[in-house]
Amino acid sequence: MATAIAHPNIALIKYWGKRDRVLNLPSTSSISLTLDTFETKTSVQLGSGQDLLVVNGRALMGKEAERVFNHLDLVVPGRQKAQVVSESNFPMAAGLASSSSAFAALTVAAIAEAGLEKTPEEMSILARQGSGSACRSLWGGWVEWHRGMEEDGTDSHGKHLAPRDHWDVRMVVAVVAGGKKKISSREGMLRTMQTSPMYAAWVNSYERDMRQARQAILEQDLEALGVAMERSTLKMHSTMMTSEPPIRYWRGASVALMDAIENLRAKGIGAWWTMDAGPNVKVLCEAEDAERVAAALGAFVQQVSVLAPGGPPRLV
Ligand code: 2P0
Repeated sequence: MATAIAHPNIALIKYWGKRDRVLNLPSTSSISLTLDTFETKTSVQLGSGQDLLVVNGRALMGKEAERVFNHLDLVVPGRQKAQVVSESNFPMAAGLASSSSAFAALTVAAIAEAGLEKTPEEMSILARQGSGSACRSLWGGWVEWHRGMEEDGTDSHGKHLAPRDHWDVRMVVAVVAGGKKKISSREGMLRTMQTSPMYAAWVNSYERDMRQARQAILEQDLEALGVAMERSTLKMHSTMMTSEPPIRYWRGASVALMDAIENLRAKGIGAWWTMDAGPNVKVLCEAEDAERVAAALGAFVQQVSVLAPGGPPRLV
């Protein structure tokens, strides 16, 4: 049996929409920060009597199991039946990037259990096919996922931009709701691609966001990064909200949190927000400001976590 721990990553420049749904190739490039503390721990044991998936203590069947075992078929061709046991210490399917750590941990554990030798880039390409965002969780710290140009996806994988100790920032996560979202990212992306008149503008405008974010990370310019991150977030949610039928993950509390962050900025505290496919708000700031940011968010929600940059997956 092999066990791997992987951390989720939060996109600063977002991935939303695919140029190939089978290979999970994105229409746009993205940049993320891998987080510490939040983690998924997954064990894979090959050679069991039948495929069995246990997530957070519950045996899962149906679509979720199918997706996991299809992924194992891809990572370990011709594999034996497998037992997969996975636990995450943060809410799943709530826009907290749980599929990124889940498919990264599954990929790394399966490769180890099968005794295969793979580079991080090769593992990233495999993880991508399980869940797009997982290809960025193969590294700690700051990671870029280039959309790639090849039809077979061999150039669409994560790439290390800067190590976790490059810059002492924090991601302050305010949980508005931890339950399972109504519309999965996968379904939401598809609907957006098919129906939003804003989708073409999203695809045509990401390169500037990438350039600005990449440079801001390398120069540790929080304002430039924050501005690019909020712009990417707003554009992505604009494509969702203008889909038919519309997809709106925002709740009243989400907007109240954005207001609170803008109020902090007016007082001279550098803090910028982002949201993913869920109502939760994540705020990027310098480590020294994190407690003040957390206190401001704590006035609106019960659960606030302060997370530092995290490391790459590891075998345990
Ligand atoms: C991201 N999200 O860049 C974006 C921002 C959500 C909003 O990646 O279909 O679970 O498995 O490739 O990776 C969530 O989508 O979707 C996501 P699939 P995934 O983090």
